[in-house]
Amino acid sequence: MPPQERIVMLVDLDYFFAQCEELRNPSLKDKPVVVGMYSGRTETSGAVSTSNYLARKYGVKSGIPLFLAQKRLEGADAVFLPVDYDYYQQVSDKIMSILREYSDILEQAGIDEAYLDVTKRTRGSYEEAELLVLQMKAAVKREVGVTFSVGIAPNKLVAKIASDINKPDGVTVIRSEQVKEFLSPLPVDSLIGVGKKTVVKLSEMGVKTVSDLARYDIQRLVEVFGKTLGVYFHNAANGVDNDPVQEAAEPESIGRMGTLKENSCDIDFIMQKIDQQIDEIYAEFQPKKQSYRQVGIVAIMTNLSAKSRSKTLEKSATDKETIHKAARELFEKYLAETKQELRRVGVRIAHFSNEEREQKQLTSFFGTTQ
Ligand code: DCP
Ligand code: CA
Ligand code: CA
Repeated sequence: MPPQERIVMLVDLDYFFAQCEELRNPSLKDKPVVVGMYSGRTETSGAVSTSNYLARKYGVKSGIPLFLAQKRLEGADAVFLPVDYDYYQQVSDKIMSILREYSDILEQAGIDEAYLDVTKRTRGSYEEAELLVLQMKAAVKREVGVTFSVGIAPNKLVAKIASDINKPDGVTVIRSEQVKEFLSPLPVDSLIGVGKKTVVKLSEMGVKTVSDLARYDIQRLVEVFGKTLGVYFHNAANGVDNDPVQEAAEPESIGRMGTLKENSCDIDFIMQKIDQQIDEIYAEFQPKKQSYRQVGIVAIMTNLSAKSRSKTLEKSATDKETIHKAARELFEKYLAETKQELRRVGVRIAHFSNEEREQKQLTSFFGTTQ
């Protein structure tokens, strides 16, 4: 018996970081908005994280240098803002929890995208799936105020490519009988895992489009790229992808709490306690061979009210010093705001990922040909 046809969606939030900035400051909406990752070397060194669609009309897009973006937007009344991950993460979390209510299974695939398996609740009907998307869009618009684009297809591979077709605020449906026709004319690098080097190699073999690749002798692909990759390319080009949508494991964190020897608002005294806790946290964390992305603190006042603060790092980290620095920064800011003595304090790290391991897996899968 053939496996049941699935209905899989990829939801991708539109111009995400820039849309978040418009959300908290609606007056930005009719201006070009650029969100930049400022490296700090000079005032304009760094790269564009993303930009709104107005700025994209001037040729400003993710990855280009900030000075170039400035040049292209000269005289256009553009607004440049630094990335604020914590805020984008909060917006993202809220949206993901809404989307989860509309799916059988949700697999988050980044800060601004998620795969949804909706086979059961739509009883395998694409019409139902489209209606579901309208409901999702309305709910997210109403409760958060953000738009997104969706690809609906029989698998993740096709849903992801489809989500890029109608942007912003679009929906693209590719039913299984349309998959071949949809993929055929696309360039081979539309397929996940086909990087620059592969494109060159395939081009030398006379393979430019997905349909060229789909028709290419699989034995020959295996000879050139090895078994795993050769078979993967063949299947992908034919729109075959059986990768299930899987809920990620519960996000973990490692933390410690403790009482100060005496109530205090002295940062150095507080950090003595925190550094002991960081030593313990790090001893527990290090053997996992993972990286962390978030550092949080907890402060309990003398009246026993508790407050927590957290910081999402620009890049995942694996070292102890980064925990110390982030925790110190959070406490300094907190103490400056509240000017109250603390009784108990705590620190934690979270948002773990197996970066090293994942990278290795990807390298062994795609790496030699990229
Ligand atoms: N991002 C980044 N640097 C990049 C690419 C992306 O910092 N080179 C960040 C900013 C984006 C977010 O990731 O807002 C999501 O990336 P997408 O590729 O989904 O792009 P956008 O959401 O910005 O735009 P689109 O509307 O095309 O999806
Ligand atoms: Ca996006
Ligand atoms: Ca995305």
